[in-house]
Amino acid sequence: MNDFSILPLTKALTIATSDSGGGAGIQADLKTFAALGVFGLSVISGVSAQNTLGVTGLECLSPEMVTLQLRAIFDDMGAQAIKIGLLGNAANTYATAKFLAELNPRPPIILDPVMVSASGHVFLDDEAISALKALYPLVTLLTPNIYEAEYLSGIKIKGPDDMHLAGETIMASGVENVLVKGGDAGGDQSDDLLLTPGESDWYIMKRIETKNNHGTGCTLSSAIAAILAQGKELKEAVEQAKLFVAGALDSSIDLGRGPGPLNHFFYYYFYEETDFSGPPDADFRADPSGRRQGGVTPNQKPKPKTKKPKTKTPNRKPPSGS
Ligand code: PXL
Repeated sequence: MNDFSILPLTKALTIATSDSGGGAGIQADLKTFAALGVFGLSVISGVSAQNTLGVTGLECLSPEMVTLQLRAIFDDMGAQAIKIGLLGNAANTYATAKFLAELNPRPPIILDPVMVSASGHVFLDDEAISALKALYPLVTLLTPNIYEAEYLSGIKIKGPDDMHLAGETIMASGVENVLVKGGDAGGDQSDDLLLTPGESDWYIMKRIETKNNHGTGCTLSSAIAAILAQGKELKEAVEQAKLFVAGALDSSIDLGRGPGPLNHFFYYYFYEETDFSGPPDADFRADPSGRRQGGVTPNQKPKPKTKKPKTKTPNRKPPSGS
């Protein structure tokens, strides 16, 4: 019998909402943690009734129950990183912020400011959106998509320059680092911009063509949390997380009649060798031969449809084989 008790166990926590369809929310986060070799803990803020066609209901647990779950985890096990997803209402957001503000030591926190589902369901009212600001000073990284970045910054995003400006505006309201995700910008690219104090890095990636993209944002933010939990630096965590999402999208699953989920365990299915080729230090492209579409080239300027962005391009090496 293997004695796992001798291994140092890396734990990551998701604070989010259940997706009955299994593609997003808590379910996507826990699958991502498991796929990346991290033990997943979960604080459930609410429960959604949904399938691949849409969301038919959302009910939040009480803020007291959210706090009790947090306390249960940190009184005993702790976690090396925390991902926050859909908290559902202002009361649960303030309860989470209050608990995390008092947490010492506080691990890295990734906040995915989920507001609207891909199917168009509005999850948060204005009060809940403005409550997100209570989390800002506690957050290591905020991961808005284009629409969330527009909403949080008040800036209309029409190209890479606007992504930069919106990210800087959000940082100015007290967030340490911001990853503005360009996946919803259209075109054949899915380029993300990471803003860290005084620096900006573009992560250039070809869009993976699939209708099955439900839970992409949840998966990216929890992958970043899982990789940070394993002690990696933020820039490397973003790069590896994008590779992981690319592989999971590239082998995503036809399930139900609408957009299906990602395949978080793609490397179990697509590596021909019997040797396990997954985490923790794997190259997560589904097929290293390049037959598949995945792969991320960090830190090069995107080709803007409009004007060129004014960003610094540090010369970090792209992953081998891309
Ligand atoms: O992908 C954002 C998201 C987060 N959390 C839950 C969701 C969704 C999208 O549908 O259902 C529970």
